[in-house]
Amino acid sequence: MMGMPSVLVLNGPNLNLLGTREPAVYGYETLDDVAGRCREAAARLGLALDFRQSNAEHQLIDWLHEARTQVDGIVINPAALTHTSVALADALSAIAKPVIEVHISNVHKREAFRHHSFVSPIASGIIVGCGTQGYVLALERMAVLLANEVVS
Ligand code: CA2
Repeated sequence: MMGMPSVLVLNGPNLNLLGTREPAVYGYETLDDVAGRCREAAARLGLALDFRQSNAEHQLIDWLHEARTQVDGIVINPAALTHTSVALADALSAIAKPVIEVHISNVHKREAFRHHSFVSPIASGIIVGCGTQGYVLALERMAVLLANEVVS
């Protein structure tokens, strides 16, 4: 694609509650704060950013279908759908663009049901347990992948 590479940052169910509960696990930042951090990072890295959240699996899937032709890379925190959704994983598999999976918490230190991800086998990279900084790290990695035209 011409111009600045574009990245879609997608957030799954309940991440709109960030900063309102469970600060010991997820920190004090709101999702708006995270969007702001991502906007700053994207500007610094020369990426065009689209930051979205939905509580609806079908909405996330529809956005991923649009992303097949509209964006160059995807950063996704699928939230609980990470551990449950074959449909979301199938939608991600249909995109021939780099995907980076982000989790704010260290899912491997938590309940066993959070240890499995349907998304990880599809991801170019995974950032786990780095707090909301994980989104910035993912964008930094995405900038490198897109500069080198790495697909997966
Ligand atoms: O650590 C992550 O980023 C998770 O993707 C967050 C999900 C969880 O289901 C995954 O296992 C790990 C939960 C997102 C909901 O976040 C909330 C934040 C504050 C208050 C309530 C929920």
